[in-house]
Amino acid sequence: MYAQLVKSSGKGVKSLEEMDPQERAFQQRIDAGDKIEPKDWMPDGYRKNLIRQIGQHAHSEIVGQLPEGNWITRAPTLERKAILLAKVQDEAGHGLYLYCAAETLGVTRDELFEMLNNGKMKYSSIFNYPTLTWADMGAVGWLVDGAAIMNQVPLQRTSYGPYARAMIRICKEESFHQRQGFDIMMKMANGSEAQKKMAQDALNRFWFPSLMMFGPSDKESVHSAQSMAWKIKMNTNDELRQKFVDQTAPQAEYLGLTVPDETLRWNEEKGGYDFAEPDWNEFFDVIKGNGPCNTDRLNARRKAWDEGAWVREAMLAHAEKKRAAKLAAE
Ligand code: FAQ
Repeated sequence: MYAQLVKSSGKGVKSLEEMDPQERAFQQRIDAGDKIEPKDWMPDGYRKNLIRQIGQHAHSEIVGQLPEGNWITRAPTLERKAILLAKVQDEAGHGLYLYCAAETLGVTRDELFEMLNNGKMKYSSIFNYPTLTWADMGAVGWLVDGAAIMNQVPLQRTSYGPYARAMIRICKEESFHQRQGFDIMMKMANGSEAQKKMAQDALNRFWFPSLMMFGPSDKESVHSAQSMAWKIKMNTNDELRQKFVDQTAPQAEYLGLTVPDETLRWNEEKGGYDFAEPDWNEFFDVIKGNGPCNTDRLNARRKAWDEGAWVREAMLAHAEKKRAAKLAAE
């Protein structure tokens, strides 16, 4: 795969012969399946790319709490409320594991938050869409967490040790998230006519944005070739999108719902579904900041940051006091 990418990428992936000895030794460790740990030597580009991907992933988990948090007070039963609360709390935990993994690369959490708040770093496009009905909680769990798992299971084998280990913990919880979403969809799809309509409407709105989660097509992807050579990514965007459609289309059929894509068809020859591409203009517009909820999401994060200032100051003052007391006792 590495040799193939070097040949076909044209996007600056060096061959082993072109690398200096230190880079070559590093690449050979990666090719051999070694894990890279924080104190190991690594190329600047590897460090930078990891900070970008892990940081954006962490931000996605944190911003991703907002669309579901919107429904905690309106969950239809106590049980559903408890489940949704637990799920949203899990996402906060995922963000924290990932920020810790990013910090091992030499960036501080404050710097990461600053880059989220000033728009220099991205978070997943999907969280810029609104959650309009309870059925959207089903669609988010089923499709959004389903897409997240498809992407994250291979990342458990990623080359950077702290990232791979964070992904193992995260994937355990994401499976429960996907199941709870599918369970909501089952109830709605088998409920009253009005409930079934809500479930179909949620699928209609979330289908294409979920396909966009995997990133632009391989032809447009900027980072894939180098990230795959470094095993920061284990699959291309299009490979994962195809796997997601192959897994999800039969689930929609089982629910008695219709995927909003008239071209969706099983292709015996390729052993997978043919399907329509999302509207890539919409995708690029959303990641530029022009999605339906970008402004609300960023305002919510900035407000939380400002309102949490006194907590951060108190924690730092407490840590400083403890440090001074320890020094005085020595
Ligand atoms: N949204 O060159 P590529 C979750 C950007 S799961 C926004 O192909 P790459 C769980 C990309 O950053 C969701 N931006 O990029 C949950 C780059 O721009 P840059 C998060 C996107 O990195 C569920 C440009 O486009 N999962 O949150 C998106 O090789 C429910 C060119 O693209 C992860 O982050 C997008 N969808 O591939 C939480 C997984 N796609 O940075 C709550 C780890 C692309 O140069 C509730 N990340 N861009 O300015 C990855 O696997 C990769 O980063 C990809 C993108 C596959 C997302």
